[in-house]
Amino acid sequence: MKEAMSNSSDKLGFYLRQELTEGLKPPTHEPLTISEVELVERKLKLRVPFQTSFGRFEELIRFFPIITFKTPDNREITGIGESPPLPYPWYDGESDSLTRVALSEYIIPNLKRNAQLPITSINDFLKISGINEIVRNNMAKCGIEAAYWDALGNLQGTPVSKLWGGERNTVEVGTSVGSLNIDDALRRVEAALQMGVKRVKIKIKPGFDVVLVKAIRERYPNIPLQVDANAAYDLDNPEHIKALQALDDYNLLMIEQPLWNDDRYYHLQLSHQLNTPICLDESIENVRHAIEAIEMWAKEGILGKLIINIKPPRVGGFWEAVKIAKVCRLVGVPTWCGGMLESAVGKTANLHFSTLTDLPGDHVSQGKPYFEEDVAKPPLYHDGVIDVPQEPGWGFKGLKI
Ligand code: OSB
Ligand code: MG
Repeated sequence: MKEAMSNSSDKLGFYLRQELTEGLKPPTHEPLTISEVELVERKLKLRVPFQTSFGRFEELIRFFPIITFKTPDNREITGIGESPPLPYPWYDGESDSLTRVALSEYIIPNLKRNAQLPITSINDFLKISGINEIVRNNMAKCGIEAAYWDALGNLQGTPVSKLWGGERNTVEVGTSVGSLNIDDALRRVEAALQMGVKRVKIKIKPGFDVVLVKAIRERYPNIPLQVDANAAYDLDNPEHIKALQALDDYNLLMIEQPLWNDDRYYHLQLSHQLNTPICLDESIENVRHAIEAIEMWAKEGILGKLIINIKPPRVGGFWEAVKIAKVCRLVGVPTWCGGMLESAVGKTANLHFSTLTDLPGDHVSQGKPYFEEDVAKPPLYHDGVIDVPQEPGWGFKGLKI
């Protein structure tokens, strides 16, 4: 590792790609075929509306692919996943109707057409689902792939986190406060702290950044606090840059995705002007993007100011997320698992993935469950941590779909 770091950063990228091909083998298993694929769709109502710099959400459609596999001795094993798009293509270009089309018109028909082909690892599954050929549509892909991991855990009697080498049985809890109103944000922060969360993230936008952070810091000088701009700032607007620099005075853990959703290069430029680390969210869609960012930040000697938010649905699945966690771990770039306002199914799956990350993720809503009626029991937390289920598969409780 040290050797790779002291070489030029082009070699760093080569080294990381090599570690992925040589050092990360997916679990292999007896050959499975597909006997059934079902797609369940539910509209869920948020208990409290979620407000970001790009929009406000009250209701979300969540898609649940359910896949039944057959073993050579004719046992049937079922798994479930979740695709959690936002209603409009504002965050990643996906929306609930686009996700529905990707699932029901492309990916699921591929699975049905290739149902008899033997699957002995995630690589076979990704091939027969056609996911490798479909560009983007990452929320759709993730839900399908998640059903495979749940089924594999069920088949082997293993929690999914252990299939990936996750060693922890608990993860530290963070919350994302989606409010652009000072009093409301303060109330939500208070509710979250009363529930013992280990870090708070708040949404900001130009004109609603320093005032909000100042108000929170005056009341809570020491809580672990970070901000998320969802691409609302413009590098060429001096007022925007001044505001981001002013945030350096508030001891923030990181500033998440201040600039354009598809940008890494200008975030690097901005990073030179800020002391607070930059966290990339929207602009990391796959492991190649993560390696590129690592190379760029390393080349300029500021790798210590890079953090990556890994959302399995944003990167098109859990296996891609595992790869990103691995390359970040190799170079010491901190990671955490972001959320997409998933139901209890997706939130539980994220807990398994979080065992491979470093910092508290977006695991819970403020004080109460996210949805008025969820499709399963939301993960429970105590003393700032959530227990990762140790039952086979995702191991969530009380599925009602
Ligand atoms: O940018 O992290 C984000 C929710 C929807 C879309 C984008 C984001 C978010 C969140 C909420 O911040 C995360 C959660 O609590 O699930
Ligand atoms: Mg974000």
